[in-house]
Amino acid sequence: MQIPVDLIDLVLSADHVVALTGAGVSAESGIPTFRDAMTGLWAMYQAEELATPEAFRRNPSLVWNWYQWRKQLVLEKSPNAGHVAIKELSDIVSRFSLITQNVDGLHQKAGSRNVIELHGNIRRSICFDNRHLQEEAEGAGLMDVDFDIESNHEPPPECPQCGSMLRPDVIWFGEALNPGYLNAASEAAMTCEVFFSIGTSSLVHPAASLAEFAKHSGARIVEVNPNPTPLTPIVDYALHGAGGEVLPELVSRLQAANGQG
Ligand code: BV8
Repeated sequence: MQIPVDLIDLVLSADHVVALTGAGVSAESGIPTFRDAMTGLWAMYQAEELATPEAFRRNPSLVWNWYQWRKQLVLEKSPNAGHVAIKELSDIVSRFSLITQNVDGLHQKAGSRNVIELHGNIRRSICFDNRHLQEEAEGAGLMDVDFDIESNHEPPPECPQCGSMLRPDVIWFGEALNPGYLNAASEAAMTCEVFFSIGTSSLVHPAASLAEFAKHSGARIVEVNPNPTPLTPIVDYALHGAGGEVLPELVSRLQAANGQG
């Protein structure tokens, strides 16, 4: 992948760099993206149909077990070269803000700090009625390998504080984002010189509008994605490739230009 020289200069001279990541960053860790055909047990469902409060009210066992299945997958996966490169990028630039739509916690496992998790984190559970955060040991809730949704109609556990059903601590479609996180993400987008949009289809709002905020505030937009997205027509640099390949190349070029590495 050829990284434009002027992009290297732009990143190194920026006071504030922002990265917004989506499910594509975790694809190389073996976690299916939202757009991928749902695999295995879930081929018959659309993610958007299950990731809603209505779906949970209608069939709490199905939705709870879908998330327990996804959580097990996430707990078994590790960060890939793209996550590591994003952490290294944060060590090179003056100020760095990482905003993610992902709920897998892999940026934190790669060493990134102060991650703005716009859509929550599947590793945490809360209760449906009062959002009481549940304390869980790492790896709690792991099911045995031959988990079978067809026979597993276990209802969600109940909150020890109020008795309401547990749910994953994620933002479902139709639910408002945490205003603190959304404000922090918007402020970052409007005060940066370079905005990276990495591994996202730029379809889910309000996250998808952050790149436009950045553009209107004068930032240069860099998209890292093997495929075009609705954002592609307005980006300044379209790096067509996998995050796990493009980002390490970008970081090594930055380190060389910065006399590091
Ligand atoms: C809200 C947590 C209001 C759950 C998720 C404005 C316009 C249009 C629609 C709306 C709008 N405003 C609101 C909506 C409705 C809705 C929405 O956006 N719908 C979409 C489908 C049109 N938004 C909402 O409902 C949001 N809520 O606005 O509330 C409100 C206000 C007040 C009071 C009440 C309500 C909430 C949205 C959050 C939903 N939750 N996740 C869970 O995970 O189960 S979103 C979910 O999709 C994931 O977080 C995921 O990250 C996210 C977005 O998908 P991507 O990350 O982009 O992943 P995707 O699979 O789509 O694409 C992967 C990309 O990676 C591809 O481009 C691919 O080419 C690329 N790729 C593949 N491999 C690689 C790669 N890239 C790099 N390297 C690779 N190797």
